[in-house]
Amino acid sequence: MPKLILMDHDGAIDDLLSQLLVLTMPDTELIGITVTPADCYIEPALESTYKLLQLMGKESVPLGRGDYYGINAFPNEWRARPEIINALPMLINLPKSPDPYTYLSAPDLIIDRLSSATETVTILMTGPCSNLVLALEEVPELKDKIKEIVWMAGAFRVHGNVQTFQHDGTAEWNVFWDPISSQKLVSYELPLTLIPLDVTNHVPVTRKFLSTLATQIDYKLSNLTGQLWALTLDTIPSYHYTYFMWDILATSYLALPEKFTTEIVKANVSTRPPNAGQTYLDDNGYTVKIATDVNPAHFYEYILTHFKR
Ligand code: AGV
Ligand code: CA
Repeated sequence: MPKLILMDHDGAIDDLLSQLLVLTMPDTELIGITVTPADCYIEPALESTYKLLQLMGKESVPLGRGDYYGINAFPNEWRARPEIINALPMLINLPKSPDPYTYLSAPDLIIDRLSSATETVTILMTGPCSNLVLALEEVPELKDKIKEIVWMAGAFRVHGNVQTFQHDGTAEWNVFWDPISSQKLVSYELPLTLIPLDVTNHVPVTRKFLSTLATQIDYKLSNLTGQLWALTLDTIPSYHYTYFMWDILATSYLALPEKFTTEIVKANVSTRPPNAGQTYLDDNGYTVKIATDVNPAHFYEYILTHFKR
């Protein structure tokens, strides 16, 4: 039996790269994708999502439209990127995607996919967790259908990546977008594995990686992913603008869990300024698994080999 995966992403470049990674993993069946309007605008992001499905001959995977908007919006320059993606040479001429307003809402799709699954499901989240929390609040017994949740989120023993007003910089963006839902998710004590900045900080998108990827562009996916990654290097490389392999690393955890160092901790999430969205260790908190380290060479090699197709 293939491993069943339900993915929720938020339309950023590494979210779409993660979708490609999941779509090409062996022994894995993607049973649905929901999109959160966080690091994207929803319509172009659903279009990119659908186009990548078409490219891989998987347009039968159902999509769900996130209609819930979190508490702390992402910067608009980041959200606008999927428009560029839809114009890339390998995507621009693909058949038009369906009207996004014909899709089920994201929580409804999550409910549908979990209820009809015959095995337990692994949920991969590469954006905020609001859609999942909305679904579980509506049908709490669906928690039993979840095998594991893998979520790119949080920052425990390192600085966060949120830099804005009324904030002390301790939070990671996916948690900060909706601190209330994040706190709820952690409090459920489901089998939850976080891939936080503590580990993603080890894997920036480097020119060396892109240069190696470029030597294999005769492979369709090396060509397309090379173009997508190139779009992430549009800013001056200071920490706050360095693009990391955030979501790709979380996604590769599905295939390479043994390459990660993990730790079971007690933790909680702040829901108020000045540290709203901070994930912090707390003896009186809730049990979660966090990844703390990975071998970067193994990871980059896995990605380079994987996209030779
Ligand atoms: O905090 C990391 C999350 C990941 O899910 N996102 C980007 C990844 O998709 C937010 C984010 C932090 N810094 C960013 C982000 C940046 N410089 N550009 C775009 N998004
Ligand atoms: Ca993301």
